[in-house]
Amino acid sequence: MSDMSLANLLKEERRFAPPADLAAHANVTAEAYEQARADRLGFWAAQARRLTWATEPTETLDWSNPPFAKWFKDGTLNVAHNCVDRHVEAGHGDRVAIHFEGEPGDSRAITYAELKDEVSRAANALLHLGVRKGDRVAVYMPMIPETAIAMLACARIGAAHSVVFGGFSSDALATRIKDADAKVVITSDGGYRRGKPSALKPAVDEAAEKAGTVEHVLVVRRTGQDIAWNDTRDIWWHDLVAAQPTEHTPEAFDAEHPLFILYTSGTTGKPKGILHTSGGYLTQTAYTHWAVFDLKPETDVFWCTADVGWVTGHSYIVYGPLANGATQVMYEGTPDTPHQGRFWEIIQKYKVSLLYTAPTAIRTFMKWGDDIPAKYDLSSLRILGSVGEPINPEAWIWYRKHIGADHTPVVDTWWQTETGAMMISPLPGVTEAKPGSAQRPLPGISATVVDDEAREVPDGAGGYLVLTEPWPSMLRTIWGDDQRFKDTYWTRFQGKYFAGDGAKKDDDGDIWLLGRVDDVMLVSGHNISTTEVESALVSHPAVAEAAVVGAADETTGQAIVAFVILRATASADDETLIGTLRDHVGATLGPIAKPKRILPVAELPKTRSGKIMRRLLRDVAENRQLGDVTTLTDSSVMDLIQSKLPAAP
Ligand code: 6R9
Repeated sequence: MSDMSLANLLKEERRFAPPADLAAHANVTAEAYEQARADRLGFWAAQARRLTWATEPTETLDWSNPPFAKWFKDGTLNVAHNCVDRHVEAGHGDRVAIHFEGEPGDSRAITYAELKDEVSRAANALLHLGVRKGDRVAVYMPMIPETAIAMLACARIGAAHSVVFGGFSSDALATRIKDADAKVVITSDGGYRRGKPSALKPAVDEAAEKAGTVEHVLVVRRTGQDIAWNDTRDIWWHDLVAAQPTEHTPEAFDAEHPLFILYTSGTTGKPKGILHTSGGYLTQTAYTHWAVFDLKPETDVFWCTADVGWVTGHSYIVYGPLANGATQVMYEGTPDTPHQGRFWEIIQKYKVSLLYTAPTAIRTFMKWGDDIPAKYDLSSLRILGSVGEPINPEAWIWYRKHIGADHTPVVDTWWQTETGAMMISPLPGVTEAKPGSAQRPLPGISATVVDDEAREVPDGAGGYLVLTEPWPSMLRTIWGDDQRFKDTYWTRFQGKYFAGDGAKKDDDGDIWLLGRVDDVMLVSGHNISTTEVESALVSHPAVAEAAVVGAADETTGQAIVAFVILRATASADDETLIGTLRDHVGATLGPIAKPKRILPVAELPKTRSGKIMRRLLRDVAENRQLGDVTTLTDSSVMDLIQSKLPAAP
């Protein structure tokens, strides 16, 4: 960014202190920041003791060969033992680990004792198929308990899993199988989505053909739909796994043993296989889940609505909650099947106390209307989390008010596939919350905002988010490409991790995320953040969602073009509305941020993990042929948007 004027357009004055009852019994107090500041490595060494080690580590961090970190390198542990067996050994075998809720309404409760048996059986099954320590296994599954069981079974025998989101195509799956050289794929016939069985196995058949590395396909029967069968390669889970003994002795692996590879698509080029290892990853996922959700494993019911195919599902459905012995809900389907109150019905049914979801979902609920959650008893909720995108202050307020009874803290957690676990977030018993800000690096984490020359910006200024010290759950490399790992993250600002996000510090030094730097707009020489203009639009009662892009403009360099989804209560035919919205943005952020064009649309293009794809909207705004749409949830959205567009003025 050539100038740093983007900062502090948005003024957000609302503040929310932690509820007194929560603060009085909170797992983490303000002292944690002090302790970690005084001795960062000592702090993480203490957190590592949450885990059960076969050999206790004596060295916390080896950073002798940056950016290749080794955490707890002389320690050994088994990740699955930490997530399952040790809770049974501690007498919690009867505690429910997973309350599974299928989309058609079937449900299943799995205790820690049952989970231990299932994971052990699945581990024996993988061994039977010839999977060994150090191998890779691809997992292409719907949101069912067997997905978590498969991942833990891999961890138990020291094979790295590579989970590929079930919505990806056979091509995407094939590329990932091939890149990781996976010899076994675990899948299912299909899963339930929007009231219908959707198929998974045909994509695996095609991908296995293309990749050429696959020896076996282990298939869970979920829907019972007809599938093609290859007798020499395919085997049913219920035939193989059910026949295995429940005895399996977990072996201890090095702390730096690979745990999983997870691919991120990014905007260009071949997907990056983000590699995570064992001890540091599990330490930070367990600590952050316990600290940020103030987890009380005996009484809380946690629900993370992400798909296990994303990092949020890896860290906060599988590893963090299970390492902590938590009880959680796992839901298979979509929020509006069979009706738009499904999430709230699930919270009421299981008395969910800790909810973790994404801004895209929250804005959708806002659009559907306040009356829907109002019909359910949500009084069990005590903390609400957000992740995935910047949360607009108005969406934050709505979440707290309509879901959290105007009482529960909202924790906006910033992190990435690459960081493995939460990095910047309020602490619910400590932080005076500011709607829309992730606020402060967690204890033990070092993050700041720098300018083009890698200089830390003063409070009140903006620039790029960087991480200045290694952290336990950091990616270790890009699978098979150390050079790309260095180039992508460690070269832009020497010695610092470049996250790719724009950010600003407010006058208190709190951090506000401003969106991906590729999305920042340059208007008449001013850097303007897409996030801030979107938040200004969403703060108008007529707007539920907004996506803003900079389109090439002869006079101003770029001009702001906004795509808005109106709330059910507003009308796109209201001729004065567009002018009102422009003025509203002008009044909120200043005249420079007034969109040149505002276009009401019915949907916005989103990635499959729910992030707005501004790149495609830029193509539309600049009357260009659309770029790659393969990562879109629904590519017909773009046809719809284009057909509604008036010609550019
Ligand atoms: C966990 C996850 C990472 C990118 C990240 C940023 C955006 C995530 C955010 C947020 C603002 C938050 N992001 N959480 N932006 N506030 N609380 O989403 O991982 O899929 O790898 O995406 O998501 O842009 O760089 P991943």
